[in-house]
Amino acid sequence: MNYRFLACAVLLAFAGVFSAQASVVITVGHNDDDDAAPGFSFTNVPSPSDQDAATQAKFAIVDGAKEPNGGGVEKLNDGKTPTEEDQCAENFYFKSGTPGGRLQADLGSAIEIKQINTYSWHPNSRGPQVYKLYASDGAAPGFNPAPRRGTAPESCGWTLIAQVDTRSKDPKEPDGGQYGVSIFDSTGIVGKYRYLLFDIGNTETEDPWGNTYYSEIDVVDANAPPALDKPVAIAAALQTFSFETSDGQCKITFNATADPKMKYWAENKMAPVLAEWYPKIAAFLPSDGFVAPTHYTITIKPFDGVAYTVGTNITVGKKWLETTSPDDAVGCLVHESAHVVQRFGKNKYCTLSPGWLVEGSADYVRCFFYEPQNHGADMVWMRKQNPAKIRYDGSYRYSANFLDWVTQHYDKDIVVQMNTTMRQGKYDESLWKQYTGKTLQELGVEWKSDVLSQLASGDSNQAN
Ligand SMILES: [Ca+2]
Ligand SMILES: [Ca+2]
Ligand SMILES: [Zn+2]
Repeated sequence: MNYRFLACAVLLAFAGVFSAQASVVITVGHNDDDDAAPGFSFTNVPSPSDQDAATQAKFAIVDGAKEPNGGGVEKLNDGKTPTEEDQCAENFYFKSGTPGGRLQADLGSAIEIKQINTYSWHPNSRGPQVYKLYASDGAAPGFNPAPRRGTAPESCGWTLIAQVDTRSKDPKEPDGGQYGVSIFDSTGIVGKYRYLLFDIGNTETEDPWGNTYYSEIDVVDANAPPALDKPVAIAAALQTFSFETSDGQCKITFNATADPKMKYWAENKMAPVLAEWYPKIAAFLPSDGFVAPTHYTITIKPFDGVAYTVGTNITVGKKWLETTSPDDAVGCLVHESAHVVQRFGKNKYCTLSPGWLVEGSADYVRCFFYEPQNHGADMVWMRKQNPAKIRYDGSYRYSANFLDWVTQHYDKDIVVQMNTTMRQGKYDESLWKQYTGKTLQELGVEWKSDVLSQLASGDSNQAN
């Protein structure tokens, strides 16, 4: 975010506000061309949703013609948004050279509407939004569900909710970019309605290209629970909050965003789990004189990967977090928190602890200690893997499975002992023989043949 974006957003937030009733509030989010990115993240307006009440609605053209190069009305509630600024087929827009038209959305039944959010994206005059929004429960006598232009909706059972115009009033501020308009009411409920009618105008008539590229229209049901079973959406602005572990021994600082879904996930799903489990992981992996870190951070960043930990700083990939499930995201942070507790340095030969064992131990903590019920690395999981990839040093879940097997068959403390030696910089492969009576290679061969025979026999009870 830069100052230009801020200034622009503030300007539009005021310039774009009109209201039919004193209590209706219209918030305009705008990312100018340079700041617009896939995902439609705004500091002041929620990102588009694929689970809002409009998902099941029927959109129809009441008046006007659709642009043949554009997408159909189904683009308005498919939960998807364009990934580029000029993706005509991913937007709905009225035909070039026409003065817009009217769209009707039928929600199927009257619901208490908390918010109506409309999204658009185009590099110039097809970016901003100009429309009037009407709503109806369909119950008024003489209700006309599809009034064409020329018929005042107010005359046939409709109520004017809002009048939106996000065009810049400052000629120095260009109109292009990404817009999110959020219409809500100071009482919390816009009203109980079944039908919405958008009377959509064009943004200019100097050339034929004044019809806005609408990417999505969301309707938020006031009675719907917060979305939890879907990917976590993240807004652009960073917001920090800290919480303490249940034993009061560690502070965890989360650097994330103001996005409401993200905030809900962080506060209600992630924080309670880490508050409970960080002390458990620290107690699970003790060593003489060791005190687990008393502060660590989790930061969301835009990089192509899942997560990594350096010292007491965990970094999580924004894109991955947006596409994984909330529970998987928490499990991943349990794995990364295990790295915070590991505190592995270099050993006496000045080499790092073996990567497969570092990752295997962290996944052991996650899959066998934190969430064994999810079968993340046991035989249930193994059954879904390619047998050719089964190696004790295959890292992550393969190595976690190997560690569990050694725990069951040879040394119930192997994970803790190996953790201690790595933490103290004393890891040496000969330790496997010392602790188990078998070399690492021998254990690896025996484990693999046991796994393969269990796969062949269809027995999934290794972990029991
Ligand atoms: Ca939607
Ligand atoms: Ca869409
Ligand atoms: Zn890891």
